[in-house]
Amino acid sequence: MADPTPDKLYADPLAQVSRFAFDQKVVDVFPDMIKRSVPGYATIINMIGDLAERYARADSRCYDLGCSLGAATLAMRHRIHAANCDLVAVDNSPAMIERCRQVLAADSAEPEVELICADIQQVRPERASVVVLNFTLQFVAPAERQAVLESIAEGLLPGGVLILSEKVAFEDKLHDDLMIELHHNFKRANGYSDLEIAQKRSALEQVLIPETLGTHRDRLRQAGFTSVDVWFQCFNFASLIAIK
Ligand code: GEK
Repeated sequence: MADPTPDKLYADPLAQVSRFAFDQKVVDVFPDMIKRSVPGYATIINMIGDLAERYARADSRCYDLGCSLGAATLAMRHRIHAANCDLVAVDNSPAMIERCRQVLAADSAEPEVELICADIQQVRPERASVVVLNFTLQFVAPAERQAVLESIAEGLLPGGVLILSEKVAFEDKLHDDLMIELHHNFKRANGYSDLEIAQKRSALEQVLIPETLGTHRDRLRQAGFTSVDVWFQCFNFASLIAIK
C-alpha cells in the first residue's frame, strides 16, 4: 500500500489558528496524523479486532462510533466470525464518511458495513454485542457524555462490551504536566516540530476535552456497566473495557 499523505497541516506559522475540524484537509492526512499523534494507536486497533472476535455474538450488531476512515471497523470486520452479525459505523463528518466508504469498498472482507453520517448523540445502538468509541467521546461536550454512555449501555446485550479509548487528564498537576510533556516528546520523535505541536494544541483547545480515568470509570458504572477497567495506557492515552 502507498505511504499515507504526510500531515503538514500545522507545519507553517498560521496568523490565526482556527478550531480543529474533521474536514477534507484532515481526512487527506488522517492515517499519518493519527499514527504519529496517538501512542499505541496500532495496538489499540489490533486489540479492538481481538475483542470483537471474542465478544461479537450471532444475530447481534457491532458499532464503531466516530469511525473516521474505518480502521476499527476493518479490524472488527476481519476478525468477527459470529453468524449474522451486522457492522454499523457512524461519523458526523461527511468528508470522513465519504473517504471511509472508499476504504471499505476497497476491502473485500465480509460482512457488509452500514455506514451512517450522524452525530453519535442521535444514534441508539440496538441488539449490540460490541460498541467501540475509539477516541470519539473526547469530542462530545462533557455534559452530554453520560447520555451517550447510557444509550450505549441500554442498547448492549447482557455481557456485551464497550471499548472506550480517550486522551485523559490527571488530577495531580505534576503528573498531568509530565504526561503532556512525554506525549509531546513522542510527537517530536515522530517528526512533528515544536511549532506543529503548539499550533495543533491550540486548535484542539475547547474541541478535545480530556477527563480523568476516575471520571470515566464513574460514568461507566453509573450508566450500568458492571465490570470496568483500563486495559491499555501510554502516557495520557488510555483504553477501557466496560462490560454490561
Ligand atoms: C479510529 N475511531 O481511527 N458524532 C459522530 N462522530 C463524531 C462526533 C460526534 N458527535 N464527534 C467527533 N466525531 C477512529 C478515530 S477520531 C480521533 C476517531 C482523533 C468523529 C470525528 O469526525 C472523527 O472522525 C472521530 O470522531 C474522532 O479508530 O482524531 O483524535
